[in-house]
Amino acid sequence: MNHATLQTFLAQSVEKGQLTAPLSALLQSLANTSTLIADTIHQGALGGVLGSAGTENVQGETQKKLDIIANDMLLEALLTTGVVAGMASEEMNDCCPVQNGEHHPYLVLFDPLDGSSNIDVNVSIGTIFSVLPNPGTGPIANASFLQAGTQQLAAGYVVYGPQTSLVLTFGYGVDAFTLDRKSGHFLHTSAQIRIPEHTHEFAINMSNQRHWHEPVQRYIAELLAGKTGPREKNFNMRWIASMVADVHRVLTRGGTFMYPQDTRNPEQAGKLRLMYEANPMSLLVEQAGGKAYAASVRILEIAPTDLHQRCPVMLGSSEEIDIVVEYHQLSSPACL
Ligand code: P6P
Repeated sequence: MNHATLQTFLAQSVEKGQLTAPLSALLQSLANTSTLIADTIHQGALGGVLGSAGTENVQGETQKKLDIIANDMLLEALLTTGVVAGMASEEMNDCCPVQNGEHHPYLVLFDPLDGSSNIDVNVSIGTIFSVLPNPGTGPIANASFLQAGTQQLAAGYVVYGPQTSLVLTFGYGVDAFTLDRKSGHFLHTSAQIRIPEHTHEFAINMSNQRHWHEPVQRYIAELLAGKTGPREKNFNMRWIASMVADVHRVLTRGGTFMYPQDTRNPEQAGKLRLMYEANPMSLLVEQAGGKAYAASVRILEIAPTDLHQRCPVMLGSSEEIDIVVEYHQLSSPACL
C-alpha cells in the first residue's frame, strides 16, 4: 500500500486551507528533529547517552542526558524556522525568546522527552509539543505562553517505541505517521483516528490508590468490581508510566488514562504539567472524539497562571470520562 509522506500530507492540508504554510514548515521541522532524537535514543547504551545528567530541572526532577540532548535539538531546530517567536520546555525554568523573532507567528512548548525514567530500561518514551499563537503583546516572556488549551493551533507527540510514530492535529482530526527507517520519512499510516466511546481498559498508577480523593476511589473500585459490580463488565488495566505511550494506546484502541490529584501533595494539582503535557494531549483526545478533564473542569478551558503549573488528568473514552467527572461533580467542593 502506498503511504503519503508527512510532507505531502501537510502540503495537501495547506492546499485545502486547513493549515498555513508557516505552520506546515514548523510541523515539518518538529518531525525532522524527532527523527534525529529517535536515532540518538535507539543507540541506547552504545551511544553513551543513557543515565543521569547530574542536574535537576525546574520540577526538581533529575535530568537524564537524553532529556537535555533532546531539548537542545529542538531549540536548535526551531530557532532556524523563522516562524517561531519563542519556546518553552519542561527542561527550562523560563521561556526562550527567539532573537529578532518578536513578530514571528508561533510559540512552541514541548516536553522534549516525556517518560525519561523509562529510557534506561528500554521502555517507550516520547516528545510532546504544543503550538500557540504569538499574542503580539510585545517582547516574548513567560506570560506570552499563558493561553488556554483551546488556543492551540496544533499539538502532537512522537512515541519512540517498537515503531517511531508521529501523531498530530491542527484542528481537523488526528492523523498518525510511522517513521520509515529506510527513507527517513514519516509515512501517513492512520487517518482521522477515533477513540471508541466505550472501553474495558483503564490506565492509572494503582500504587497511589490510598492517596486518591473519593470520586476516583469510587470510580476505580467500580471498575475493579468487574462483572459482579455496578458496571457489570470486567475491565483490564495498563500502566506504562510513560504518558506518551499510554495516551498512544488510548488513541489507538480506546481506554482511559488518569493521573489524578491526590493527598500526597495537597498544594500540588497532580503530577502532570498543563502547558506541555495535558493541553496537547487533551487537544488530540478531543479531536479524536474523546474527552479530557481535570476533576470536573475541561482541561482545554483551564486559564493558565504559570508556565509549569500542574493539573490532574483524566482523558480517553467519553463514556468513562463522563462517569468519573459526574462523581467529582457529586463530591465535595474540595475535589472539584
Ligand atoms: P509515576 C513520566 O515521568 C510522567 O511524567 C508521565 O509520562 C507518566 O504518565 C507519569 O509521569 C508516571 O508517573 O508516578 O507512575 O511514575
